[in-house]
Amino acid sequence: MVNIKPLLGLVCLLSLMSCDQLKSSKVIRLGHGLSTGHSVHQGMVYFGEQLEKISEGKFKVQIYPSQQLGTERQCLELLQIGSLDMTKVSAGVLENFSPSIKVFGIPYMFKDKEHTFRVLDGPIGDELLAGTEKYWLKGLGYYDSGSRSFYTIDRPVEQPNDLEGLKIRVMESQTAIDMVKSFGGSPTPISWGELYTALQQGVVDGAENNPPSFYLSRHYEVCKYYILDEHTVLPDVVLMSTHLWNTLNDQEQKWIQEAMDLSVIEQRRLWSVSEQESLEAVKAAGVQVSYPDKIPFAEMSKTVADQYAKDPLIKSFIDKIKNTQ
Ligand code: EAX
Repeated sequence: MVNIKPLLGLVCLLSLMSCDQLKSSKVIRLGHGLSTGHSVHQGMVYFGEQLEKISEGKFKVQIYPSQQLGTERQCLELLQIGSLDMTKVSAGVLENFSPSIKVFGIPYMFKDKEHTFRVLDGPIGDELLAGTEKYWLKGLGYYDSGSRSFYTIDRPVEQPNDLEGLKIRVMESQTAIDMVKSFGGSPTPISWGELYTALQQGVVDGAENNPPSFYLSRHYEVCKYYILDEHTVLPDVVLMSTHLWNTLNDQEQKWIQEAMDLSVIEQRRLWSVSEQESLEAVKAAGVQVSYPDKIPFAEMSKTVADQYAKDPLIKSFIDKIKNTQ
C-alpha cells in the first residue's frame, strides 16, 4: 500500500503557506469603467505586477473593469468614503470633485502632445494632482487619453455649425456641457456604460471621444462618421482613496508611486499603438474619418475659455499652461 501521509503533509504545508502569504499581502481594489482590451486596463495590470514585484508580494491589486463597481462619478464617491481603494477617471468627471481640474475641459488648451506632457509631467500637473487630496482623493498619475473628437450616427459633421441642434452625449462634466453648447449642440450627460444603447436607440445623435474608446466600445457600429476636430485633451487620472493612502508608511507609499510611474510609461506606450490601430480598425469597418481645419472649431468654442477665465483659480491655471513652453 502506498503511504500517502507524507504527501498529505506536503499538501497541508503548501496550503498553509499560501494562506499565510495571502494574509500578509494587502489587496488593493481598483475599479474603472473601461474594457479589458483598453490600454488603461492594461496599464493597471502592469501597475499591479510592478507593485507586487517591488513590494515583494506585500501588495496585490484586484482590478474591477467595465463599470462593475459603478460609473466614474460613483467610483470617486466610493473612494471618498473609503469603500474602494483606487480608480481611474477622466479629468472631465474629476472636475466635479476638484475645481482646478476644470482647466482640462477648456477646448484647445494645449498646443500639441509635447506641450500636454510638459504640463502634465511638470509642476502644473503636480499641483493639479495635489489639489485633489483635500477631497480624499490622492492623485497618483496621468494616463494618456489623447484628444476627443465628435462621432455621429446619421450625417457627418464637417464644420462646427453642423453640430447645431444635434444631441451629443457628454460625460457628467460641466465643461463638456459648455463645450457642446458653444457649438450650438444639445449636450446630454450619460454614463459611458450606458452610451452604446443610447446611441443604438437614437437617444442621442452622437458623442465624442478618442479613437481607442470609440473603437473598443464598438460605438463605431452605430456611428459611421468620425471627425477628428480634437477639441479637448482630458487626461485620465489614477487616484487612491486618502483613507488608504494615509494609513500607509513612507516605504509603502514609495512602492505605490514607483509602480504607478512605471505603469504611466507603459500605458502611454500602449496608448500610442492602440490609437493608430483603432483609427485603422474603424476605417476598415466603414467609418468615414475626416480631418478638418481645426481653426473654426477653436474659434467657435473660445467662449468656453472666456467663461472659465472669469474664475481666478481657473484663470491662474490657464495662464500657467499657456506660459509653459
Ligand atoms: O474615462 O466617459 C467617457 O467618455 C470617458 O472618456 C471614458 O469613460 C474614459
